Amino acid sequence: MSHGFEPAAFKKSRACVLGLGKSGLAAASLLLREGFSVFGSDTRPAAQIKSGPALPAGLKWEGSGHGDRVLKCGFVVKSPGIPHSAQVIRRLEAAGIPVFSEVEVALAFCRAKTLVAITGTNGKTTTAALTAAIFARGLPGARGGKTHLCGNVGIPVSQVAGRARAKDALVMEVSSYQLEDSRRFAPRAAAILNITADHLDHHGAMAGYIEAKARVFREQGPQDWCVFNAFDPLTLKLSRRCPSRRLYFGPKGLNTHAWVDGSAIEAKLPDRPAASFPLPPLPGEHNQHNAMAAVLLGLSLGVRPAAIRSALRSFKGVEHRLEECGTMGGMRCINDSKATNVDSTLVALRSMPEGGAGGAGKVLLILGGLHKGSPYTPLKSLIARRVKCILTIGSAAAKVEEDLAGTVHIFPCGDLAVAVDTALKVGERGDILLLSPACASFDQFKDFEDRGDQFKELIKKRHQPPTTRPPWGGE
Ligand code: UMA
Repeated sequence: MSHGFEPAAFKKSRACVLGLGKSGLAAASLLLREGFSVFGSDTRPAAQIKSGPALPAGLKWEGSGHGDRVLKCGFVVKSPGIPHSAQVIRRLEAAGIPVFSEVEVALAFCRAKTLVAITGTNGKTTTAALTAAIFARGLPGARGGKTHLCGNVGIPVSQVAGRARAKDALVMEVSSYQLEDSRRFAPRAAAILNITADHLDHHGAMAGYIEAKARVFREQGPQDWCVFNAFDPLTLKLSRRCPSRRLYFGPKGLNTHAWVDGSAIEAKLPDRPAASFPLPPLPGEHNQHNAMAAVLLGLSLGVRPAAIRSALRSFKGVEHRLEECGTMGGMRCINDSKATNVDSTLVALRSMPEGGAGGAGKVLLILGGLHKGSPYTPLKSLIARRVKCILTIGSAAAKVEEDLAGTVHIFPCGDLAVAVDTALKVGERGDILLLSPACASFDQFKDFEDRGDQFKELIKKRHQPPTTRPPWGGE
């Protein structure tokens, strides 16, 4: 029988934080503040760690690999990116040292009573941001309560958990990585947006990935809520195992609790009046799904419909997710760096226009980065309809080129700067340059935010404002 993290049970023991990235550093700071002695361990060379973000005072640590000192700790906090199959985890398990997720450890110190968790293969960041906007406008029964957006969105739960008050709400984006070692994770309301193949390199197989996702509801009680996507067969099937109150968004009339009717979302929870909501000003059907999930999460915990409507109307989307980032050579440029898997790129392509006559008005698609194990062939039919050419970057380029050969012209570019310059040469006024790489970023960038920021910077440098005078200076 596995147990969740209980600080009191480990008070006298030394904590080991595995991985000194964003979550590891935040977890180390939290544990040090709570009076634990903490040892950090990372595979990066010490010099690289020192040149990164400041390490918390009082932290003892090692770089260049996980040595025997990790075995001298009472418990371990694992950074989400470290796979369960890593040798260090096997050694810890063999030594009988408990390993906890960063999220579970953080929540053990959190007083906030309202925990909302959003997971799924795609759309979690947008849905979490929208849900947080909804709760920020109308956290029920909590005068002066604050809403904290955190988790996989890039703000570790450890960073906010310690300072959240009982009347606050935590709206968390949780990844399968964060869930896989969370034993007692029990949000008051959760959502699973969709499940398609992703992170198979990390979880080993689809079954492991689905099991990790199921942990978002596994420990919930009968008074809690979980929202599911009835359009998605895998999510629907998984929902049958859910012990809490189930809510579905999907097609109208199939016992769903939210559906789209024309330009509105209609919602009806059991024993509550029906209510109508505007769709948020975001492109694509996937964003309608994200909005329905956020509406149901808000309604389930009693946010007033008027507050939900106001949040939907003013929601602007999130950075790096189908983000309009200016023009270059008459082309619209879109930063979708958050698309780190094939499915996410499919969603992006579906929201693009079909393309005008003569090939103009089509998408120039930047693909590639670090390969994550899934084939790129599912992109073929949308590429044939909406894409003018592909520009490949990163270490996955050869695989992308092999899988998509015979669709449209492929320009092997190597890196982002060459891809943007190539687009400037071959693109036409009215085309769309879309960075939606379907790959992780770690081969050439710090993370997907860094990749998106660099893309935006390249566009900014190459952007020429429309000339108001002829180039020869006349009137
Ligand atoms: N490391 C080791 N040993 C190993 C492997 C890695 O020490 O065997 C070290 C690395 O050298 C590095 C650190 O671990 O220093 C990185 O840890 P991490 O990969 O867990 O990354 P963090 O910086 O802690 O960021 C994590 C999430 N990253 C991953 O899950 C890969 C971030 O999600 C999240 O925003 C952040 O915590 C705060 O919660 C990013 C992500 O790509 C956005 N998530 C995946 C996705 O969305 O698809 C799941």
